Amino acid sequence: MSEKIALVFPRLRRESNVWAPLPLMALAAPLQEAGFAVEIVDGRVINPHIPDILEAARGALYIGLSVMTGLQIRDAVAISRAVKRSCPEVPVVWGGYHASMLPEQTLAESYVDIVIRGQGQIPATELARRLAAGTPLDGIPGLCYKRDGETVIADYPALVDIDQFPPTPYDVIDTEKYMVNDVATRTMKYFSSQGCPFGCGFCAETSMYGRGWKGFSAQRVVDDLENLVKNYGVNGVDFADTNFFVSKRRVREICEGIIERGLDLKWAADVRTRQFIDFPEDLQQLIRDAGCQRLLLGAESGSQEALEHIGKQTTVEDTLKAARTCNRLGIIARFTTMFGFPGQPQKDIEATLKMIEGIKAINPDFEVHGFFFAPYPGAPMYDEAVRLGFMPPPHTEAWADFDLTELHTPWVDPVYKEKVDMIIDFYMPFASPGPELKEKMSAGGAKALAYRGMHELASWRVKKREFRVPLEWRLKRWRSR
Ligand code: B12
Ligand code: SF4
Repeated sequence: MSEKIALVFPRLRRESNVWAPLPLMALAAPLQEAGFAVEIVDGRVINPHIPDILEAARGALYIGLSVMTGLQIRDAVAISRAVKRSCPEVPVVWGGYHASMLPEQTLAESYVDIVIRGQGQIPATELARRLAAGTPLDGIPGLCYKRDGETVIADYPALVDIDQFPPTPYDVIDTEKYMVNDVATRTMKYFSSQGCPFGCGFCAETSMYGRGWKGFSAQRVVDDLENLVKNYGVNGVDFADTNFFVSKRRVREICEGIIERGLDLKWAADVRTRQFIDFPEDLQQLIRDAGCQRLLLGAESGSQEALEHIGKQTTVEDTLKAARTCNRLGIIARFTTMFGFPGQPQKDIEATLKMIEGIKAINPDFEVHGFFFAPYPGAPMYDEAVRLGFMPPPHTEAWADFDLTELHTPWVDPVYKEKVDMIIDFYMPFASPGPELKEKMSAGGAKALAYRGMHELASWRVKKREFRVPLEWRLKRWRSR
């Protein structure tokens, strides 16, 4: 029997609409090719999950956990401790963004033996080979570990061409558990590239992949999509790439391939505003014709000063132009914004509100989501945040409470946060309702009447910038508590 590797995706916050554990599937491809058996246990889709994880760990060469900064850490710690108690002989390996950024702090914990930084396919496979052969672990790219009481920290491995790996195996998971009703009724997550050549100040991508970018060939992407459609009944794909659109030629070939093969597929992806508006019109149209339903665009801020500060290399006008382009093409645009960058956060609220009004005037169905700047380890602005008084959590588990919906930066006070939550997440969506709210408003009955009343009130408040005595907001908060 071939030797086994157990790979685990720890739980997140909500376990509805669970996306396929792509990081682990990416690792499974070269591991299987090298002759190892791979068992993936996804803590999000089984309950209780620890017994299954321990069962998978027993007899494994190692157990690998994929860990993002934030709540996932809480479960990752619980799993790792349980493995250490039940199978102390099995090395516990952490990979993914969190451990990659903070290998020393992660390895200081007794429940983690090894950290693999950055792109994991090659080091994870080499680690399996060495453990199987019983040879020393030194020199594996990106592999950090404990040796004779010392911690050995390796640099990030160079980002390698991902076309060299076998196709991402979808048969290592129960795909039915990961069909999400999103852009289509059976939407599956899929990645076609890794890395991003940009270096936005709040984003850890720069450290992880050193501003490199590697993508599958267009031919391979279309083959993969065809496999998902024909063999798994997929009718929607959400691209997990941080930057799907880096190569114009590849995008064109993928879109042409989808059309030529007659794949009945709707899809969504992330794009930079400037990138998209700079595409020639025929390419923009081709993207739409090939099934693109929705684009996620990082607008980040309506303040040009803030955009400069975070090194976004775009303008507010780019955002509005991207909204107009999506509207012309019939693509739903979903924008993300961030508040509380160092500088003048108070002024940024008004500027971003104005930008959102501009977006909503183009198409009220376009969504705008608001987050708060959180200095993620590895992000270019992390050091600036520390200089300005941000106190990084002192140990691994403390990072579990770190995310984009809460305040972590001392230069922003809770009153500011409340104001943003109130305006951007409550009044603004009521003032410019999206399709879901519109449906609620047009249904009969007392509830619909209340929604319509809220819409009128919110429209007035936003137009007049009159947010004093926000009784409706307080009522909503009281009810949600
Ligand atoms: C899909 C996704 C999600 C999904 C969950 C993931 C899933 N598969 O179900 C959802 C929507 C739930 C999610 C949530 C969040 N996400 Co998210 N997400 C992504 C996204 C878009 C794709 C992940 C993916 O599948 N990539 C494809 C795979 C192949 O690449 P990979 O994940 O990098 O994996 C490689 C390496 O990391 C490494 N590796 C990974 N795991 C392991 C494990 C082992 C053992 C080893 C050896 C190696 C290894 O090897 C892999 C192959 O090369 C990424 C961006 C991106 N493109 O990666 C952001 C990203 C991972 N998310 C991010 C963030 C910030 C969040 C949120 C905090 C956002 C929020 N609004 O709150 C939450 C956090 C949730 C939490 N911690 O509780 C950041 C991570 C930053 C960080 N320091 O952790 C990213 C990088 C986006 C970004 N550029 O800022 N996310
Ligand atoms: S925010 Fe997006 S464009 Fe900017 S560096 Fe991160 S992945 Fe790249």
